Amino acid sequence: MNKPCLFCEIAAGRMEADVLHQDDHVVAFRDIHPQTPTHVLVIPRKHITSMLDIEPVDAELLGHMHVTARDLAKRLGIAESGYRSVFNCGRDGGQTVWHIHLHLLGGRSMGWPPW
Ligand code: IU
Repeated sequence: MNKPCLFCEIAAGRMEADVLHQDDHVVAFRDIHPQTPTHVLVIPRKHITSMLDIEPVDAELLGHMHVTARDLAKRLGIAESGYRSVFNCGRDGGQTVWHIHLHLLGGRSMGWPPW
């Protein structure tokens, strides 16, 4: 039997996570290995394996993920100083979990480019 998708399990409430927001379309929870003082993942309830697989029909959902990240940035107090939101895609992009997720990172100054 195939292993269930971890982020689908979190979205369904079958796996524990520090959930900060959920609605009909997305769930946001704290990353278990935070890279910045604030590090939240925004995921769609819909299983999409990678950003390579998004379709035109997903445009509104992806917009909603960004609006959710912006609202959380305000709520968590990182909006004014600035934050980063990023999708990692594929091996060279650093993707390790195969259910798309928007990283919301903030709480300290970040460098550019990423290594
Ligand atoms: P990536 O862009 O696919 O590398 O990001 C995956 C993230 O998911 C990474 O930051 C992990 O720390 C995070 N994560 C999590 O929050 N909870 C989990 O159970 C697992 C990974 I596995």
